[in-house]
Amino acid sequence: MSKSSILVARAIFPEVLQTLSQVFEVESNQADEVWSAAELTRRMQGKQGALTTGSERIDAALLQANPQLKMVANMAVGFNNFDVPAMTAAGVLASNTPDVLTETTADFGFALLMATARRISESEHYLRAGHWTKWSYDMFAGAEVHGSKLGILGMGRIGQGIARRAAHGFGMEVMYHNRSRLSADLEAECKARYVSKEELLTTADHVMLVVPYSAASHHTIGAAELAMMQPTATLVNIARGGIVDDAALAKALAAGQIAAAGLDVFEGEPQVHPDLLKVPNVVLTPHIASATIKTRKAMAQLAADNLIAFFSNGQALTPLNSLPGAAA
Ligand code: 8YV
Repeated sequence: MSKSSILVARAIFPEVLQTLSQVFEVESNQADEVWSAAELTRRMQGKQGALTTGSERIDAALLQANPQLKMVANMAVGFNNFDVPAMTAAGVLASNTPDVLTETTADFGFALLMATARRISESEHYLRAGHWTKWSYDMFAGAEVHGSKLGILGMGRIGQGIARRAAHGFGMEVMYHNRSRLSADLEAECKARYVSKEELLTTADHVMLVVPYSAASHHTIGAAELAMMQPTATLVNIARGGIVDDAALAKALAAGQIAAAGLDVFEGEPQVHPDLLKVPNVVLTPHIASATIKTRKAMAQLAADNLIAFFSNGQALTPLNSLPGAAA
């Protein structure tokens, strides 16, 4: 039987590419070129499958131009780059990479919270710039983390991982808001109390965003929500760009409406709102919450395994949609 053809749209670990090459005819992008939508659509020609990252958009136009496409495996847990209803309508299976990045991403959320509350980036820039000539009692005094109130918006697997770290490791009082409430057992395990979004925003010392992006969650945090937060509060976004109105956040930070923010994701990334670059009280990282070699390998491997499973038996390991009578 002839091999199916797949496109690996971004550079990935050579050993994962090697595994895929044993099963498929592979066109890869190991040079990691940034392709336009038109170029991605063109490269998809003749491919039955594809491995993408969060940067490649699979939408109705690409699907229409590629009726031969059967499956796309995203190397990310978030899948707002996929138009899943359009994929289902076109008979294209979609998969993502849940679980393998949960703890690593929760670690990073906590690291960003610590860096933000304790002003680590801001003070390092000060030191590197040669401004440190003497110690003073209130120099870079930040916000307490241990024993403080953490509000988590979005209580999926990563949110729960952050709650466990906060409650068990740092004795924090954890509140959360989510579309659906956790079971009593999970709430007890995470030591997390379900509250309204309003209570969370008005009372938390630190707000952590872990909600998936969709049209409904666009600008979950905008000017109105920032105005509800305490002037001493911090905000951390490890979810997706677009969950926060970055322009409104830059204004709130400059005005001292909230104390500080930590951002790993941005509207229109890799572009960053220029006003965010001007304010000192924000820690900025380039979408690296899942970036450890072990986790990124596990993500790439799971995306590859999804393709292999689908093309060998018609079933992906971690599918996002189901197709009537699907078989490769
Ligand atoms: C990815 C992420 O690294 O999994 C996700 O949803 O945001 C990150 O872990 C990024 O999306 C690249 O695919």
